[in-house]
Amino acid sequence: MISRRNLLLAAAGSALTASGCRNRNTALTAKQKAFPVITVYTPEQIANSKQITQHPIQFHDVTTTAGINWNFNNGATGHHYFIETTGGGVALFDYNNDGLLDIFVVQGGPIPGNPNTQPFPKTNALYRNNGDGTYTDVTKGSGLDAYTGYGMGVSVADYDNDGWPDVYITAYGGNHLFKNNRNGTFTEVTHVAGVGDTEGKILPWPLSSAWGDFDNDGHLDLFICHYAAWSIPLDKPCLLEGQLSYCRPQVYQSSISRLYHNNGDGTFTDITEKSGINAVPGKGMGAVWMDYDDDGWIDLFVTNDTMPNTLWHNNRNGTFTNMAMQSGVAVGPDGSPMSGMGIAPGDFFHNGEDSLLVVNFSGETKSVFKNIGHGIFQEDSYQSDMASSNLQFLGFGLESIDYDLDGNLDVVVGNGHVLDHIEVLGEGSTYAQSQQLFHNNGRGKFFEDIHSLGDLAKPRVTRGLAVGDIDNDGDQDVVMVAQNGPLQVFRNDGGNLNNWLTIRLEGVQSNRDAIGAKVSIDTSHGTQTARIHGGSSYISHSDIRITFGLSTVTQITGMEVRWPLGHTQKFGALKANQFYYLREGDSPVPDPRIKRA
Ligand SMILES: [Ca+2]
Ligand SMILES: [Ca+2]
Ligand SMILES: [Ca+2]
Ligand SMILES: [Ca+2]
Repeated sequence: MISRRNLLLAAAGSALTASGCRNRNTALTAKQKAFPVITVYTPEQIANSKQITQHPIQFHDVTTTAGINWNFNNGATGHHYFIETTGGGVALFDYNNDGLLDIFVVQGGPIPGNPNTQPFPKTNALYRNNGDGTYTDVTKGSGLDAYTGYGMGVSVADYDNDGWPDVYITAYGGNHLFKNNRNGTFTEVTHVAGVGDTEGKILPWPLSSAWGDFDNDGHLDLFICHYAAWSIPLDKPCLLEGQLSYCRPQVYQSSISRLYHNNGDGTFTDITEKSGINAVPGKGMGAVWMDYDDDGWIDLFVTNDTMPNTLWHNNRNGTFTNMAMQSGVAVGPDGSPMSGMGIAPGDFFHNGEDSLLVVNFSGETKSVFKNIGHGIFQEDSYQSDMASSNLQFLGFGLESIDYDLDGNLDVVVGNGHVLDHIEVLGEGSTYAQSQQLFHNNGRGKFFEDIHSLGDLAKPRVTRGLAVGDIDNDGDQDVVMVAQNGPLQVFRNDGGNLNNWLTIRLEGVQSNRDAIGAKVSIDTSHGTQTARIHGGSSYISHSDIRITFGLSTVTQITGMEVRWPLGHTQKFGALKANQFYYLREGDSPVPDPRIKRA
């Protein structure tokens, strides 16, 4: 059941009625005047904002100088098919193992079955990082230039443990797995692997996909969020102020997400039913594998649009139990289901546990689920001050990023409304919106940092968002994809005025990506803990290297690594401002892939 409050919020946000007879009212109420809706920051607001980071930071749009020119097209032809609203995934990963993060983006294109479709030549794109601030479009001939349907999202994992990252694309009607050939090209292996994801009774509308080794056999398994039951014949017309618009998600039926077990021989088995994952239908949007109860068995958190989130506790026997309600991550602060999308996991509260931040619909607070240990979370959005920020932004992409490297994990949010003419409501909300940074003060509070946004303040309709250090200067940068808009690269300038440490883990007995590993470092400022997660953000893949912000610290006195299969290693001193590489069973060494001037 959707609560009355949520319906009202949904109505306020989408204002969709079957009759479409809601009167246009552009006169602002007293309340709106007192609390004006802001979804785009003006230059004046930015100029008047305070610097809250220790050093000045700006995110600069370097897309053009990088030589990147690619737009996501959702295939809209004016009908407002519901499926048009969700695509635009991006991956930051090093496909050629040269130490430089490359970019892969998934194209939408014509909607299958739409009779009004126009020819559409653009494909997915793979951009190789040249290491000098520029990228080369290497899509053609890479194998990733194959037509992969009406694309939604992407995840990256070394599913065959050969040391080369492979690519999984989610698309309406069926997904695609591409194996890395270790020579700059990929071969589609979807059919052999058995991960086309077409087994369900309805045509699948998959969104985020996530990789994690749930049975600790050293091979990464695959979870895929399924959204709503939709097809062109099932599409329903909805109106906003008398104009055709997108419906609320409640208009469509929920669906069953899917789980595939990696058999370790290049094939997978669909265990959706056997694992119990089919017990709770949802409208899955975001997913992350993380061991929330720290028992050494990785669990799965899933956000659902307008429905309670699910938290699949790993029963250690191949089955899962949804513990979202008992654990405190199912709903918002007043007990209502939210419209969960992107997910940022991490130790935001310095208690050694993985907490969760989630972005929801406009009018809903961003969720802060503080992990207080023993598998219990506390809904902390008010306590952490996150709820006091402007609620009218609509977030999709979300990622953990210590953008000022002060040792406190922050988040970046990719915003953009669903309704492409929300402006007709005259309430101040806009389709294209500014992005947001939330700065963690290290004492449990998040403050919106408008000052550091730079080009992130410019309005866009963001969907996919990924984080990683594209220029290997120590600070993490951001890439985003917009609806019917560009792939953009935002370079973090000033973040590395603080010290940092980045470490790349490689599993041997454990899965080679080391998803599920836990790393703790000791410095004069205390202990910091980070884990490698499978998934996060929304339909996107961020770099899986771990970066620790060190503020003014120059020396790490010790490091402990718990590998996914449970074995723990302890190490002595490490230097700040270095890229380390650690192979399971060995000692950390400077990352041989990183060439720095
Ligand atoms: Ca590379
Ligand atoms: Ca667990
Ligand atoms: Ca920080
Ligand atoms: Ca950087």
